[in-house]
Order: sequence, then C-alpha cells, then structure tokens
Amino acid sequence: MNAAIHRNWEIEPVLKDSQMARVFSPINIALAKYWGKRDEQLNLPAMGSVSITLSEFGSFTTVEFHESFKQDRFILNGVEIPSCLPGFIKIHRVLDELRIGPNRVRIQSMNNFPTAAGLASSASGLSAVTFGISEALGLGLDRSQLSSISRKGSGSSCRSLFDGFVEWVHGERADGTDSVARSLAPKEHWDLDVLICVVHAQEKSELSTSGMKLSQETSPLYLAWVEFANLRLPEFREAILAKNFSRLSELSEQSCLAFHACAMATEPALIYWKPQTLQLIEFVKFLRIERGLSLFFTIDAGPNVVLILDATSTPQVLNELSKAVFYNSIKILRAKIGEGTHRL
Ligand code: 2P0
Repeated sequence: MNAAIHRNWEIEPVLKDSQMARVFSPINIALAKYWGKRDEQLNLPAMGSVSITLSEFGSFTTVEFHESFKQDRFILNGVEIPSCLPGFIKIHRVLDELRIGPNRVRIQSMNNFPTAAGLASSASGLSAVTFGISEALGLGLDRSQLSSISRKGSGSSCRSLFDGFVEWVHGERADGTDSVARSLAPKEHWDLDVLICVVHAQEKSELSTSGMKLSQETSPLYLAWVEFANLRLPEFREAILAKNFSRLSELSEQSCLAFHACAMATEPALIYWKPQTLQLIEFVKFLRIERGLSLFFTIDAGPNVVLILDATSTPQVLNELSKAVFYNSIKILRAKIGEGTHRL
C-alpha cells in the first residue's frame, strides 16, 4: 500500500486553511563517515563526509502552521513526542531558525522503515522537517541553505536533501555558513544496489551525538581519525566521479573501520558490533576474493551491515547470501540510490 497516497501518518486531520506542506525525505548511508564535531553549538563536523541517498526508506512528514494551535507538537509514528525528548529538541533548533510569525506548528511524521531495521531516523526526520517548514511557509530557500539549517538539527540529515552521491563539506568559517551539503553526482551516475543486512533488531539509539562527544574527549585514536578522514576526502570524490568501484570499496571500508576503531577505543568502549557483524565482514571478503564479486560493506553506529554492490553482482551476491550459515538470523532490506527530500 502506498503511504504517499493513503497518508496514514496523518493521525489528526489537516486543517483546510493552514500553511501546510507534505514531504518525503530519505535516509542516507555514509561511505566517508562523520564522527566528531569542531563546534558543538553550531553542530559543525570535524571532517567532511560522503554519503549515498537511498531510494526506499525515509520519513513521510506533514508540517502545518495554524493560528489555532496552542503549542508546537510533534507526532511520530502515531505517538505524541514530549517536547523535552531529544528528537523534539533537535526539531526546535530548526524551528527557531525558520519560523516566521506567531503561529505554532503541528508536525506529523512516519518512518516507512521497520524500527527493527536499526536505521537512523534523525537523518530523514530532520531533513523532512526542515524542508517541510520552508515549503509550508513559502520561504523559498535553496538546498544549500536548507542543508546548513538541517545540519543544526542533526548533522547527517543535511546530506538527505540531495539525491545520489552527496558530500557534506567540512567548511572553514567559524560561523559554519560554509559547512553545507552538495551533490557530487546524481543517482543516475552509477547503478549500485544496496542491501541492508539487519543482524540485530534494535533501533539505532539517539546516542550518536553523545557517543561522538565521548570519542572526542577520551579516544586516543580521535585526532588520527580526524586527520585521516579529511585527508581521504578528495579520493572519495575522485573514485565516485570516475566510477572506480574497487577504489571506492577500499576507501569506504577503511573509513568505516577507522571510525569503529576510534569508537572502540573510547572510554567507556563503544563496541557496536555483534558476532554476525564480523561474519558479514568476512563474507564480503570471501565473495570478493574467492568469487570475484563487486561489493563492499559499511557499518554505522550499530551492528547492522550495509552492503554496496555493483548491480551486475547483485544476483550472485543474493544467491551466495542465501547459502550462508547466518542467513536465517539476518533480515535483508533492498534499496537503490535515490532522490533527495521532495514534496509529495
Ligand atoms: C554518519 N553517523 O556519517 C555517521 C556514521 C553515525 C556513524 O552521522 O549529533 O545523528 O545529530 O550531528 O548526525 C550519526 O550522527 O549526529 C552519524 P548529530 P548524527 O552517518
């Protein structure tokens, strides 16, 4: 059933004369990871990062301003979220930037990916809210401006505003105005498939923000990680533009592992992996070396493994996965590279 048609995330009916926009925003998966801030207040990253925007999964969101509303409200997956919770506080940072006039807002949002998928909802959620507010109020902001506002809500969300292959630029200015997301290449640039291998049915926690702060304060590997991440960024751009799959594989896996090494060395340790996480890493190596298939892995701040495949390898990878000993203990979600935040 198509959620865009049935609008089943609108638990409360939309008012006829409100300033309103309905939007969809996708999740994104970082290949060059973001883990650390150069300014906590402005939410500026210590490194540039590169991601792909996914086609299938994201947030359906209705943003509505009306003079009759007594207070700002946020209803997520049918549940009213108290304003003191982290998800709502992040929305307030965006609202404070964008609101014009006295009207209060009602935001109704639904994620179409299973909670058990362990995917971050803040990236799709905050970018949907930012774009939705701008559209509802007719602010006419461009994507770059929107990305710098969405970034203040949640860093990784700024990348979801663009389709295809996306860079969130480190920026040099102290006020952060040049730390924006931008498109590296459109989704048609490269036919890649994405398999999200869910090994553990736990929602990615809100703890990325506090986790990266802890790493910054205590991990002996943090400074080396930041230096390495920034050094590699031009190579990520080149590999994507040249469609060099083997180079992008090396760069992405090393970025992922360097980020996890930094996290693991944090005090107390941030070990996100489960046994199947390592099994999948080994399996990817096996398929690449023994079967000659084109795929690589990446892992966010959680146990699930995302496989990126050259589309020509997909049937064989799926077949090999179905024969793996761990196959029955994982769930696989398929996606393509997709469109950024848009109106419904
Ligand atoms: C990323 N992550 O680049 C990395 C990889 C997690 C691991 O961006 O504090 O939720 O809101 O800026 O964006 C998660 O961090 O953190 C994240 P805030 P966010 O996708």
